[in-house]
Amino acid sequence: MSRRVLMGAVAAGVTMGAGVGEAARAAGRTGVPAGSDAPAPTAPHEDDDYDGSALWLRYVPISDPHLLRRYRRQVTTVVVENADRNPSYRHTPNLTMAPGSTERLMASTLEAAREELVRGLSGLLDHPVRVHNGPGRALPDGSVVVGTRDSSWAVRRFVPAGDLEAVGRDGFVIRSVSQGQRAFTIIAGTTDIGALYGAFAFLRRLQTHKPVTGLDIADAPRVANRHLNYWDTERLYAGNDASGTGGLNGENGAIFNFAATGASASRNLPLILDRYLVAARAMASVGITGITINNVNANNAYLTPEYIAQEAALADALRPYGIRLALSIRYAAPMDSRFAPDTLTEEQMAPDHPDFQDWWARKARQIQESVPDLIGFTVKANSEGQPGPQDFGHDHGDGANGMATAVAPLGLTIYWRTFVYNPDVDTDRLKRAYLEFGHIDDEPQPDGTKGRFLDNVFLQTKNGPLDFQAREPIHPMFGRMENTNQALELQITQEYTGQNRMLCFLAPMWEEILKTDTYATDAQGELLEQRLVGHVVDGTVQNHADTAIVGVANFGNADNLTGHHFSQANLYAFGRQAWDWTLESADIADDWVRMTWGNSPTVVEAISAMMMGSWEALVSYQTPLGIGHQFTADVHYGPGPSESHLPREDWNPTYYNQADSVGLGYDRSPTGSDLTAQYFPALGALYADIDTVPENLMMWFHHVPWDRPMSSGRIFWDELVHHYYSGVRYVGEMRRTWDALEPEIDARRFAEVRAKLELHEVDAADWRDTCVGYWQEFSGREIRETA
Ligand code: GCW
Repeated sequence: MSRRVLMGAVAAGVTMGAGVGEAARAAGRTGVPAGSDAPAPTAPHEDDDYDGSALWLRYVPISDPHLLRRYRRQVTTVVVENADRNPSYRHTPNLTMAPGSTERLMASTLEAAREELVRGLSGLLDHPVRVHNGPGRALPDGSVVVGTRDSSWAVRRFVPAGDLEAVGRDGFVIRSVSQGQRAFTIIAGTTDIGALYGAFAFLRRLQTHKPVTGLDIADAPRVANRHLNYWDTERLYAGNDASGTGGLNGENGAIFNFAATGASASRNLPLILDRYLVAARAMASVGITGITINNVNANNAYLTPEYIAQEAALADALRPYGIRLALSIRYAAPMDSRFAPDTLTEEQMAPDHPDFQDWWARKARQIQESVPDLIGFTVKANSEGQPGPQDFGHDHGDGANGMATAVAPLGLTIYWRTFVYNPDVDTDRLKRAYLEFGHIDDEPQPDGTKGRFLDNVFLQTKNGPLDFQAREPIHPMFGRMENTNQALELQITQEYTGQNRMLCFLAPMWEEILKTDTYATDAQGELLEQRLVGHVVDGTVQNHADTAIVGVANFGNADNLTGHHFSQANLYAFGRQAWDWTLESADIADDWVRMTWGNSPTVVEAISAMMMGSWEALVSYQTPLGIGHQFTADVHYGPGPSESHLPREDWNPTYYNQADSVGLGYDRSPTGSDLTAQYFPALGALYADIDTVPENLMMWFHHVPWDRPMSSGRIFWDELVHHYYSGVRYVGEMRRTWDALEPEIDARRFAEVRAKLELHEVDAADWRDTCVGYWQEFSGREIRETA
């Protein structure tokens, strides 16, 4: 694959068409009329009814006959000794799969590793692989050994302890070894989980047609806690819905059934459904370590014995894959009468009150009795109607610490969200979180240290200061909370990025965020050497005790589990970037395409190129050049730039666009709200000056005059219009590229993506026309660009 094509698609920005056009021409090399609206006639594929339900773990036979022969010689036997030695804890007696399931519950992590290799290799090599549980010292030629130094003599023999220490708890080593005429592969972890991750990494090599000999790989995650948050009742774009994503058994909504009714009533937990295990395998394949299973707008039902029993069953099923559960809690749960007589009065709700802390310690213990490896609690407090410590006269520091003190002896962690925006704090919504949290981080403590938040607290902060918009500047808190553990929260589910209708690959956005320079300084004001957002998140800059990255996930019960087939890529990419934020999104796209759509160069090149420019295109036709939130209320899908009727001023698009006859955008420079002062000085200065702010963030910080000259040579108005038009054109090119791929793609998935791209193009044009039409009322200028 040519990197040049991909980078062309990204770097071109407003002239994105180039990348996809080239890919379409690549498709044309196979005789497909690229760029033609009329799909070529196609031969049927064996798997024309495939629904996408295996995600990227489909393991179809290697299509290249030479490679298949080579792999079959090199990989013959899966060897996992002592797979039953560390059985995974199971709380639920008779944990069972739903009738008719095809997945199987695993008893241990090494069993999961073995079964994945057997499934994967048998599928990829298109014949059954041999399995040995303990072949003694005579490893057959082509053995793939998986284990730890505890479980496996071969690991002990070939992987020194020091090599495993170097990759830590979750890392792994993959090593090719020869002995006389025989050659084999050793996949080793310090822990069983590390070994499982290594098994997935090895499978990925075959899935992406990479060599499986001559290997000497050592890989370890940069961030310790790699979590999903799952908003079980909101922003679900992957359940059954009117746009026809399909769905399992007539169910509706969330991936995990806790209180499902109707057709799903008989399929509630503790029954385990296939999709939970597919999700678990997919999460483990990219190294996800935990999932907060319920919405941050939390329902206290999750703290009741009935739900705890269900949580225990889910935890049992996921545990062999290294996935632990956390719960979102409602801060005022102790006042809920459903827990009577164990409830607290307002006075007892003070976060430092022993009764408050006892209540949470008791509740946590009760859950831990059934879910011993519970991670802890995620808390949305004093935000969007959720209660919090401020309701009881205390600040976020007191609230978070009150809970953290209660659960610290149980080894639990509090993920305290910073998504707060009390209008009394400042007129600019984007400034409010830092104003509420920053001073707590700076506060001198009696023991001479700084910062009030306890060590078992993470402040969980969205990437930008507003709310998961398609492009935001980084949140000013990254790097500025030197004394507090910080978790970065990204949104995988595409609330503001096209939901399950638009093809938008988010890895380039996350890469941009993670690689943004914070310009962090040390106590003397000297620029630190390593100071990208990724360095803050992985703890290298400020020596935080613990590190975490969180993605609000997009699982649902559509047949393909994410609604849009291409939304699977976002889940995949999040996991890979959470493991190693230095990866390049183009490489992640390449891997995912190969694992999901096949290794044909035409397919890989064309789809990767589509994906790599898709986010920039969406930004262009939705919110170009840093214009903030312009969505219709609540739905967060279509355009509503003129909306100004919402009860909160800062929910209205007009609050963000500030459109007038002078120009467009919100002045957050020192002459405006001065958000720029919240950043480290060098970054603040860059943003504060309209001549140095990156153009793609310009309207986040400046009210830009319609006739301002831009770097392209166009005036701002023309540049703006150009973005809207080129963004929509890119979607058209994606649709044509996809059409040209018809001969290469199985029928059902082809048709489903095609249908989505048609909608996508119409909806993108709606964004363009609505916004450009509205801005024109203020600019009074001509629209010179045509579709
Ligand atoms: O983006 C907004 C969403 C809410 C969400 C909130 C949050 C779960 O519209 O649905 O609440 O963010 O992050 O708390």
